[in-house]
Amino acid sequence: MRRPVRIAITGAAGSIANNLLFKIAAGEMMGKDQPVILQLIEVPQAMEALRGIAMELEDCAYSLLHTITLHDNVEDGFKNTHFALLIGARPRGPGMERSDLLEVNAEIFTRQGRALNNVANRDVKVLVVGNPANTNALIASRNAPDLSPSQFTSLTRLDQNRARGILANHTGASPRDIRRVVIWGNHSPTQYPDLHQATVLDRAAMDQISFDWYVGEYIPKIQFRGGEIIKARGQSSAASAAQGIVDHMRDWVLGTESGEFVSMGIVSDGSYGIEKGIIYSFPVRCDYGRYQIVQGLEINEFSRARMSATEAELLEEKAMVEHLLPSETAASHENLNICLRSGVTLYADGTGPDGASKYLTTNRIG
Ligand code: NAX
Repeated sequence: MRRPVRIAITGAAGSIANNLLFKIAAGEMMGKDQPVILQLIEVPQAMEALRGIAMELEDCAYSLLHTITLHDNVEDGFKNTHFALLIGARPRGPGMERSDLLEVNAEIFTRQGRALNNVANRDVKVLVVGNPANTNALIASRNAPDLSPSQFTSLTRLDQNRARGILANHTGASPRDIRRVVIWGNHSPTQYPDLHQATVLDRAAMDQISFDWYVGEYIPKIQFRGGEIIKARGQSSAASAAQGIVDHMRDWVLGTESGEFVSMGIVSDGSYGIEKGIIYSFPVRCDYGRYQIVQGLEINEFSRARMSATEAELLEEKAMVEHLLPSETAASHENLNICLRSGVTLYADGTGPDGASKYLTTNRIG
């Protein structure tokens, strides 16, 4: 057996976590040979509920579940953690403006970024789920000066999975036969589900659907799916969000399938002309625990307009919280060099398969 890895989870008594924790303990996220230590974090008033969940986890007698610890603060909960899943966030209350929501969450994610900076494992991999996820991830990352911005990501895998599932349903194919669907931008209704490089059974997806359906039905369906689920079941997506988290982390750690790419919110390095320094969802490939943006995709006018609209929203969100972003981390976020462009497999001795490609020591800045 391998040595156990530590996974810290905030909002651990909430709906998403209730679906997620059991999958992680069963080995679906980190692999069937990887024991885990769960460091579960909640607000003080939810600790009793959390204790109940911990008892249920114990009662499943998972062989991969090494230890469970419960915490009512992130400074303890993030200690030495290898992975941090930031799910807990303040939901939008009645009469709350988007800027109010950004501001209250900014406080939470500022504290979490600082705690990760101070107590987490130096190679911690962070996934932010709590909304507004992209901007919350940016706030956490900007408050962690000793970590690399490349260690912070936000979830758009649920959107990607939705995009695959709904396309599968429409074309009659299995989701397994659908590849290279991309989500660009923000996890919000401005996101752009792009099928221009997607394939269904190895043939271009755009040749198998009508453009009118794509624009008039498909894109809005993905963009507004979250709201539609709330309307139908009175609660937001929980099981599908948990699946998206499992898929995001598994691919980041264990690698994407060959020939496939997946979407992750990451700090923009300027690829595809997207402004640097915001957390934007890009198509990436993962290998050896790192990700690289897939380069060279053709972007037509239609796509460009949508990519820019979601970029504009993220810039607006950033402007609303700018006063909370420490200036000392501005430069590291605007001069990011994480995204290896070559797409070659890289080895730890600094070479690629041909022995020549340079290994960029970019998981850490400066
Ligand atoms: P719940 O309200 O069921 O659970 C959230 C939990 O977080 C609660 O138990 C609460 O006590 C806890 N919490 C709040 N602040 C905390 C803090 N500072 N530290 C630790 N725990 C804290 O919400 P749930 O349905 O689980 O959703 C969680 C978040 O995910 C929400 O912000 C939601 O909007 C967001 N989502 C993001 C998605 C994405 O794709 N990025 C999709 C699903 C989901 O809507």
